[in-house]
Amino acid sequence: MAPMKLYGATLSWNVTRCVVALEEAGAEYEIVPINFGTGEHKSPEHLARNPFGQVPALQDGDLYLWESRAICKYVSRKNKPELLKQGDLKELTMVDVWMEVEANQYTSAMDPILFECLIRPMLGGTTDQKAVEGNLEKLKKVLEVYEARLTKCKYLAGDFISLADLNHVSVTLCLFATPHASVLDAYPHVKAWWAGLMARPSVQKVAALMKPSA
Ligand code: GS8
Repeated sequence: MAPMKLYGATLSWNVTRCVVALEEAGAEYEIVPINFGTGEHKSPEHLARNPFGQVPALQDGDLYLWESRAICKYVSRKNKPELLKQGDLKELTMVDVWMEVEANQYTSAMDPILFECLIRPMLGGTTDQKAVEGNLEKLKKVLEVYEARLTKCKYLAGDFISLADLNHVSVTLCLFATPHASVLDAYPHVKAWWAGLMARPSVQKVAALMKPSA
């Protein structure tokens, strides 16, 4: 079967979230860059892949998917279902809980920080420091909950790695490209969890991909 195609630039943490899942699942895939500069994401070809005109989009045969977390789940279900713990109601529900936490707590605080520090200057604008400070405070409150959780178990959903952990990777890698990575220093269990994730070959590969020189 032809490799899956992931559409979007690896500058986007929504795209690299999917790359982590593809790598971790050992899936065959290729990345097809989409040029925002020329408005390719709003072209009829791309709207057929993602009707919202956004990246990422995934093509697997005649199946087209969008929404990064749905793509990550699809890839895991297809190639490495143990990342979702589908066989155990309690475990799979904890995976669901922490996937929601990633999207609605962690990344919702992280998104404006990354946008202001990494994307706004690329667009010729100036970082809104007030927005960054406000969201760093939000993030610290979220990290307190993570610290307490990771004091009790090795990974977020339990003592097993899951997609819930892996979905955090792309934004956390981006945090290290901002001046604010030291926000993690006050949370030793979070730092140990992150070090464990960083040691994974899938994460190393994505980290290398995200370096502009790669
Ligand atoms: C968000 C996709 C998104 O915002 C997901 O896939 O998780 N909830 C979706 N994509 C941005 C790129 S930044 O990562 C995008 O395509 N923006 C262009 C636009 O909205 O026109």
